[in-house]
Amino acid sequence: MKRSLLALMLSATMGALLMTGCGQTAPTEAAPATTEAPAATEAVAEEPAPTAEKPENEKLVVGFAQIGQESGWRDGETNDIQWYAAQHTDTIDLVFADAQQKQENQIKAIRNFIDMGVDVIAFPPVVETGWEAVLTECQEAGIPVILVDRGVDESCADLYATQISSDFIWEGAQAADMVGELLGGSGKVVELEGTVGASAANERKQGFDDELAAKYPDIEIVASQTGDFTRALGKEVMESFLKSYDDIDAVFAHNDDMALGAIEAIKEAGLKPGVDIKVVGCDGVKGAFEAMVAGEMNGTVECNPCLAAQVFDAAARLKAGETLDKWIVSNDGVYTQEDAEAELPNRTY
Ligand code: GYE
Repeated sequence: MKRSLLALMLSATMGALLMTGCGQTAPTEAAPATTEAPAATEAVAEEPAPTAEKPENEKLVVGFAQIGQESGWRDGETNDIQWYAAQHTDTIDLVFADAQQKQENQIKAIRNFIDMGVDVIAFPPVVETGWEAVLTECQEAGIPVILVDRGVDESCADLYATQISSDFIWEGAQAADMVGELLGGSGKVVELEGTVGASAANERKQGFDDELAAKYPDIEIVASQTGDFTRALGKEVMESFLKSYDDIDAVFAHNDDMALGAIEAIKEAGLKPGVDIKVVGCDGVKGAFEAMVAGEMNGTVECNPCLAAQVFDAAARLKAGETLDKWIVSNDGVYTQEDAEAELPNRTY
């Protein structure tokens, strides 16, 4: 039982050989295909949470408890983490779990990693709150934790080693400046928020709302509601906004997937996205660049998901006992329709 679980979890690394990471090309030699289901789901779905043994080697063993598959951005990050580990199997063992959007599954996966005695645990906290107990368990077990791409609330500040992520407040403010310019300083805006309680949603909202209020007093946010970072919900919420308000000038979506959903809703309502209603998103996924080239989206604030090299480097340093900066901030760009065509071929996620 124990061994089969471990085998199943490690098989995720094998599967990753078939995909590519950010900016990298696929290995030329085809890797042996695996027919096993991804570790993730099965590893966290079992009840009670099973334990497994730490592989007996000197490799860097990292447990990664992924949130799920809500967006193109998230898939890009997963591919990058798995691809990188697959390229470094001589030095890295990745134990990957997919929590299917549930905090309780992330917590279960983290407890499994503690039982296995992994060297380092990395995860993007789906929401900011509710991590004290499990992070304290990590600390008591002497396993350093890397927060990847999202943060936790202040009460847990001493319970993790470092956070590798973008500056969401900056991203929100950049989006506000784009909307402000697109609208010439006045108009009505709707906002599609990310997952309720996620730092990426809370802080993008804070950055966007504060910047608009400070610099564009004649722009009004008439409605703001969660679309859970998914394209389907982004579309659904935009449909209801369009029914409630007939004078929307722009939509800011906390990620590009929701922006792409909103574009569909705007078209179905007989309006021209990018023209009648300006559309600004966050992430910088390929689909957003295609929409910008098509004139249906006006801008996106990049959020880099290509964090694998930094995550594994940080993990190696932590294993070696080093202390790292508490926040390792990504360098992100801002893109508009003007840059879209030239930049599209460079997008890797
Ligand atoms: O923007 C969104 C994803 O946490 C930064 O999560 C990440 C966000 C990203 O689902 O698309």
